[in-house]
Amino acid sequence: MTSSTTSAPLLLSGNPGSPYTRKMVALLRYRRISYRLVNSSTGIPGLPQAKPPLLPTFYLPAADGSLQAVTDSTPLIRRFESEFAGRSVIPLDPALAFIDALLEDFGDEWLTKAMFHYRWSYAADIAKARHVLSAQGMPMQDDVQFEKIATYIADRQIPRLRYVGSNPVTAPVIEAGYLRVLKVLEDHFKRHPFVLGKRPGSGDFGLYGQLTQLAHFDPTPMALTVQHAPRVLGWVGLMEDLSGIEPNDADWLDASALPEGVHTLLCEVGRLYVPVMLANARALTAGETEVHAVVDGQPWVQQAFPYQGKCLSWLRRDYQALDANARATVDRALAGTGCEALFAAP
Ligand SMILES: N[C@@H](CCC(=O)N[C@@H](CS)C(=O)NCC(=O)O)C(=O)O
Repeated sequence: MTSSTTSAPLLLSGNPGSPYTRKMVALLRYRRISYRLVNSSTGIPGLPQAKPPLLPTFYLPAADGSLQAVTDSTPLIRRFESEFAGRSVIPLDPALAFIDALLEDFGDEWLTKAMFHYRWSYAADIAKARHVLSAQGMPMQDDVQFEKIATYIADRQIPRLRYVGSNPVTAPVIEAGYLRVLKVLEDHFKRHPFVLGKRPGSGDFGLYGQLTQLAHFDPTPMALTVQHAPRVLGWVGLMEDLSGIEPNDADWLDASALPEGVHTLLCEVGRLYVPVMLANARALTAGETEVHAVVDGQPWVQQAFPYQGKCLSWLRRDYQALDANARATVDRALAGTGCEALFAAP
């Protein structure tokens, strides 16, 4: 551990309605990293603003002792791996670690489409979210103020559906995909407590973050989860606080003998996430603002998303960094899933 991080709890701001906040709080609990979470709406006066301002924002000590606003859960998880010892969420085997990172990005970048889509497309979900997020953003409001904030939140979020690619063309693909992912996980959890074995990896936290909302908050996807995937619902509850488990090195699955559930999940990654990530990267390279793809045999259209271009470049960099053995193991695990297209030579 570094001396700067042992002295005080990690400071972060976030909100329970933010899936990435939930991802990171659960990670900190599992890793037994002490933290101090402040409500993002209240904030702490005098702290720097992240650019862009995202939830969660961590305020981490720089070399000169000042606090820096840092966002983005994926690199933060890696940073905390080097700053805090033990209870790692990154598998020891680089091949398994790579698959874990891919699954984390699928949670962060695909499942979030389902989360945003259900929350801000259906009347019952909008009605719940606008009020509960208003209450969580600012406690102790009178009725007038409460409605005002609820309206502000919905008016701000609903137009943002276009950023994640939820629209009448893509809605059936997103919804069918959510159901299939639920069913794959439900079946996998019959035999394994976590996605990659008996201990959670960063991929579990990525999936969990989105599922805190899909399975445990928004009424439409929650009803689907109750009906089709009660084990997934139970798993989300357990993931929230894994401070009590004592993981060991033998708890990870063997990357060269992955069970059917991981293969089937990777097939969903290949079917849903891969075509969108590839089409997005192509659109960005061509300077186009709209992404067109075919996903699961159906048309897909959304705004180009530069951040997801960055996510793909990180995964490609990690793939290139694998040694020949690890890469061969990864290639065997991805063969036939559709994910291999992400790393094929252009
Ligand atoms: N890639 C970021 C995504 C964070 C993110 O998009 N957070 C959402 C809330 S869950 C956000 O702050 N959106 C902008 C806003 O609400 O103003 C991460 O992994 O932390």
